[in-house]
Formats: sequence, C-alpha cells, structure tokens
Amino acid sequence: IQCRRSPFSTSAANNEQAAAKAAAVNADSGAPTIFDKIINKEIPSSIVYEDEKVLAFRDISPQAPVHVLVIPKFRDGLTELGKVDARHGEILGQLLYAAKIVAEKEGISDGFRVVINSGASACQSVYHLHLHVLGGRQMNWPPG
Ligand code: TR5
Repeated sequence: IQCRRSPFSTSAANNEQAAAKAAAVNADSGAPTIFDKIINKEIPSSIVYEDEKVLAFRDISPQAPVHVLVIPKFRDGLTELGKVDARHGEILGQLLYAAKIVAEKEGISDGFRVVINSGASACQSVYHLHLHVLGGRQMNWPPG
C-alpha cells in the first residue's frame, strides 16, 4: 500500500516497508483515536459546525483552501465506512447533511467534494469515521 503522505522513507523499497508498517499500525483496532480528544476539547481544533451528534473542524493538513472534517460525536462502531451497519443509517445521513451545511458556511456551495477514505488501501489514517469536505479550488478527477 502506497500512501503518499507517508513521511518517513526515501527509497522505493523503504517506502513499501514503511507503508506496510503504517498500515499495520493504522489498521482499525477499535481503539480511541485523536478525534475523541478533539470531540472532548482536550485538543483544540478550529470548529466550523457543531450540533448534538456531529462535529466539523478544519483539517490540520489542508489539501485545499477549504478542508473540513465532519465526524460523528459518538463513534458507536463507526470506525470506517466499510464496517457500518444498518443501524448507522440515520447518523450517516446526518453527516452528509452536515457536509452540505459546512459547504454553505464556507462559501463553496457552488462546487465542493466529499471524500471518505475507508481502510488502509484507501489510505485511511484515523479510524473514527470522517467525511472530508474539500473546496475553494478546482478539484480534479480522478483523485489519486
Ligand atoms: O487519512 P484519513 O482519511 O483517515 O484522514 C484523516 C485526516 O485527519 C487527515 O487529513 C489528517 O490531516 C487529519 N488530522 C490528523 C490529525 C488532525 C487532523 N485534523 C485536525 N486536527 C488533528 N490533530 C490535532 N491531530 C491529528 N493527528
């Protein structure tokens, strides 16, 4: 698995090794993540939108002029999209609706992208389900 953001390698062989390691470390274990600390306000974040069930805050490493993460406040098994259950239907809709509100608040309603990386092959790095809301520049297709 090659995740381009992998910061700790130079050669191709090293890169492969490092990526495999990162994937193993990052695999969905169900353990608490950094996002729990953001939800509990133990770590500061730049909050864009918040309600009872959803929190939206700016990504620490923005890939576009607007890059906001939308997450459920109660993870309740929502580690990655590939593992959601029928009971998660309502919160999944609320997350998507929150993404629309974020786009409006950020002034990018005319064009924006919503991304969910699910699993190591998609370079998911934080196993607390999150939507990336990206915009403020021309978004290209296909994504990498
Ligand atoms: O790679 P996936 O799809 O799992 O996305 C995880 C995202 O979380 C990345 O875009 C990271 O840049 C972002 N991230 C990681 C941390 C973090 C964050 N966004 C805001 N604040 C953060 N803190 C305080 N700590 C992080 N480790």
